[in-house]
Amino acid sequence: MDKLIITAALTGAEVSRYQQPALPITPEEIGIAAAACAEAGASIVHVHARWPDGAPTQDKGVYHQIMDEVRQRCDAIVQISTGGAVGMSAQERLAPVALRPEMATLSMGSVNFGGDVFYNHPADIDAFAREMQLQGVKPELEIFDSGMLATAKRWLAKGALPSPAHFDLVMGVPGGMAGTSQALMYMLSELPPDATWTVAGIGATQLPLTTMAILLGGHVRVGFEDNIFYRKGELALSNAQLVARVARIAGELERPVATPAEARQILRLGQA
Ligand code: KMH
Ligand code: ZN
Repeated sequence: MDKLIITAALTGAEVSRYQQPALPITPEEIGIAAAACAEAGASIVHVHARWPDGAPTQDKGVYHQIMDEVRQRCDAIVQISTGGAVGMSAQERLAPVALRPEMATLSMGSVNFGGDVFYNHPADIDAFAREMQLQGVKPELEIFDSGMLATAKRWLAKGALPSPAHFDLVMGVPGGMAGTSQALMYMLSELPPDATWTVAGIGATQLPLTTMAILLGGHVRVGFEDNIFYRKGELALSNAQLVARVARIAGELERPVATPAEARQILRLGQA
C-alpha cells in the first residue's frame, strides 16, 4: 500500500463559526490551521475562501492570500475548491483555478445537498476539466453518488480527464450516497484499477469510513468542512485534532502517513 495521504478540509462553505467556534475563516487563520494540520500529519489542505464576515466567496484575490499564507508556513499541497457554495455560478466557481494551485476539486455531477441542489451541468464539468488541464492543475474528482463515478469513467474514456484519476468519495451528504461500509465497498468495486482514492465521510460517518480507507489502501479526508465533532456531543477543538486522531489510528494500523513530497509522488502532481 502507498503511504496514507491525509487531506484536511479546513473551512468548507457551509459551516459557521456559530456552529464551530474554531473554524478558520480569514486567509491568515486558514494558513495557521493548515500548518497545524501539516504538523499533525496532513499532506493536502482543501480550502474554501470566505469574506471576513464568514460569507463564502470564490474571489481570486482571497484564494491568492490563502495560498500565500499556507505556503509561508508549510509545504502542504493546496487544493482549492471549485465547488464553492451552492448557488454560485460556474464562472464564479472556476475563477481561482487561474492561480494554478497544485490541485482543485472537480464535481462530477449534480446532487441534492441538504435542502439545496448542488448543480453541475455536464457542460460545466467539461469547462472545468479543460481549464484545469490548461492551467496544469490536478483535479480531484468529487463523487457524491454512484452515477457520478460512472460519469467520471465516461469522461476518462473520452480523454476529457487526465489518467490516472484521483477520486474523493464524499459519503453521507443528505441527498447523496450513504456513508456506509456497503456503499464504500460498492464504490471501490467500480473505480478504475489505476485510480487513487480518498474518502470524506460527513458527520458521524467520518471516523468509521476513514478507518476503513486506511485498511483498504485508500486515503482519507477529515476536517470541519465535513465534521465539526470529535465525538458525539463534543465539538472538535481544531482541524488539527481531527488530523492527529486519524494519523494516530493509521500508526496503530501500520499505515505510515505520507509527507507532502510523498503525496506529490503518489498523486503524480506536476506530471498531468
Ligand atoms: N460546498 C459544496 C456545495 C468542493 O469543494 O469541491 C461543494 C463542495 C465541493 O464543497
Ligand atoms: Zn469543499
